[in-house]
Amino acid sequence: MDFQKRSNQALTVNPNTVNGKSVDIAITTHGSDWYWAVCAVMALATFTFIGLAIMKPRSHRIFHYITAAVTMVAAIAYFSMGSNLGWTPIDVEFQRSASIVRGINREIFYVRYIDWFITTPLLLMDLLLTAGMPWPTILFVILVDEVMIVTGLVGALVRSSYKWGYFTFGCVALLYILWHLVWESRRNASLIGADVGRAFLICGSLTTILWICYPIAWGVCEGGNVIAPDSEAVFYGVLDLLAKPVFGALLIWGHRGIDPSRLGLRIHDYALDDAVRESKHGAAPHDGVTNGHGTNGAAPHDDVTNGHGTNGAQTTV
Ligand code: RET
Repeated sequence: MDFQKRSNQALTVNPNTVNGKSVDIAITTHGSDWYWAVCAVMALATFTFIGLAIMKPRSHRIFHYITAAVTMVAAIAYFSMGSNLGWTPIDVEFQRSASIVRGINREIFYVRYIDWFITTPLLLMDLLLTAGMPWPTILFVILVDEVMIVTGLVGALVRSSYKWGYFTFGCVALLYILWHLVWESRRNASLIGADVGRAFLICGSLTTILWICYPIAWGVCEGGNVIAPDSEAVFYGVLDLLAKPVFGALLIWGHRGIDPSRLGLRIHDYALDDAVRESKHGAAPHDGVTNGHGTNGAAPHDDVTNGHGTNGAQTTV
């Protein structure tokens, strides 16, 4: 087979012109190759997380599914960027003389923000559900997170210095989220138990360190036009690999001995419900003590509740 045909053709098929406007500062084939490599890792991680999920009972898969959804969306975003798609040319605020960042406009990958808009709330759900936070708190932290991502996107699309206004809003939102992670949620997680506290501490600390790096990347890429789009690909790519597949693997590992019911998650699987199965087969001898699936064995329960739910020691959502 012709070697030339097998090389990366993305920039030839999808060139640096959109809607009749071309871009000066854009990725090269190296950047595209890197995006493809990250896409492959995200896809592999997705299949791995789904594979690990199906080895668990359905009522114990929530963190596998959330994490697999994160890497699945990321794989598609990286497919777009590897294909040199999902971007628009934006005039730079700072015109630089270095050849790799010289020009009037820069390739801004808006698809990155679509990815983050979907995946960062899922990552926060992973963490805040682990910490057993009440659902109104989770909802509000996610809302603040959406503000952070949207202000980052709008700032990246603005050509004037006003982009830094949006950036500032985003940073304030990030501070609120991080305060939650390092203080409120961490404290809640350790109240549930040492194992939950440890799982949260590892994943929450990793998230805190990584998330602080994103605005730095934004500052030198979309904001300040300091580093080239290929370097931008590596900067965001390494962060995303750590924040999604590595984070996900640690989180799923941390949850290996934790029953979701201990986190206040009431997850019921009717297929495993003794009362349902027995009534389907005619006889219904039901002693009121069974149906304890989903519990850690310590939950007080009566004849009607099926026992999944609390162990008396944690908050419920
Ligand atoms: C922006 C710019 C505006 C200010 C701030 C930002 C932070 C972004 C973060 C993104 C996290 C993304 C993750 C992706 C997962 O793969 C939007 C860059 C503060 C924290 C974790």
